Amino acid sequence: MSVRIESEVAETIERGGAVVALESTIFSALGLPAPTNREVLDDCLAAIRAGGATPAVCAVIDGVAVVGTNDFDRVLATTRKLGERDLPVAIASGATGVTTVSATVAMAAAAGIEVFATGGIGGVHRGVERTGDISADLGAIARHPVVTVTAGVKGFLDVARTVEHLEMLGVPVIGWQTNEFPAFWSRTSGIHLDQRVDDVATMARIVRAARSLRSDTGLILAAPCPAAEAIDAQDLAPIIDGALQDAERAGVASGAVTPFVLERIFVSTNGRSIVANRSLAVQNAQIAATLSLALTTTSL
Ligand code: PSU
Ligand code: MN
Repeated sequence: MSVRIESEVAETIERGGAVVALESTIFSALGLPAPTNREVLDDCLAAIRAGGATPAVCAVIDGVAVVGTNDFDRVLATTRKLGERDLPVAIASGATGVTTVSATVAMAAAAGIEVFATGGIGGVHRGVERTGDISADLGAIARHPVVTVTAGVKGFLDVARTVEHLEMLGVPVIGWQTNEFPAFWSRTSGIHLDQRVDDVATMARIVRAARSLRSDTGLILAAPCPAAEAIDAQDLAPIIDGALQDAERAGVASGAVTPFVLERIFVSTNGRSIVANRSLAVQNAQIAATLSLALTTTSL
């Protein structure tokens, strides 16, 4: 894939410095309500710089796949969501859109960026046996040599099946200071992880070990939402179940389900869901920056 790497990112890559890719969907109105979306973007950019790395926001602008765009007003005004498979058509038709996890890991890999920070990844949806709905994020993470730093998947997905699917795809899933796969707003999901790291130096060695196998498979570093802003899984479970039932009763289907459920969770938690979302996104940016910096001096 041919991507345009903007100057600061290109210069950082050239001198072997640390770079962290960011997706753009979470910072658009699809991911967070305004004006929080812009504030969270600014906080993530600042966290990456404070950690000694250069941020690289990915998006497609007028048919160009841009790694490291500074045109945030333009990007945040867009609500065309582009997964990896949407990139060829978007580029060929001169479209503008925000990139999901799947498109972002593809673009980061094309640019030679090894670390990517996001909030939550897509996963296997509840009811997959009826709908077949599995996010393209999982396959893309498996096919591109990028570490995705994430707070896991939202609890209205099927967390257990998501982790099983990642195992099937051969993706190492490593808990950041935890032995449990996190569920986005909640630190716990009940799903055990065999592998954990407690510092970035260890994670950097694991990444180098993965590359020494000549494998292009990505890795997941799963970091729970900071405790101060996290919401207890037990408190959230009935809210999620109620919201999913309401969606079904209201006839809300497919792509409309997630925004509907998110709005219900926002209301039912008195806005705490957004506070947690912001906190975990910034934390992931911080961890990604320090990991990317560690990678600049790590060999096996
Ligand atoms: N999960 C979140 N917030 C998000 C997304 C996922 O908690 O904003 C976005 C990301 O961009 C992710 C995409 O890559 O949704 C997955 O969409 P789908 O399930 O349609 O593959
Ligand atoms: Mn889907």
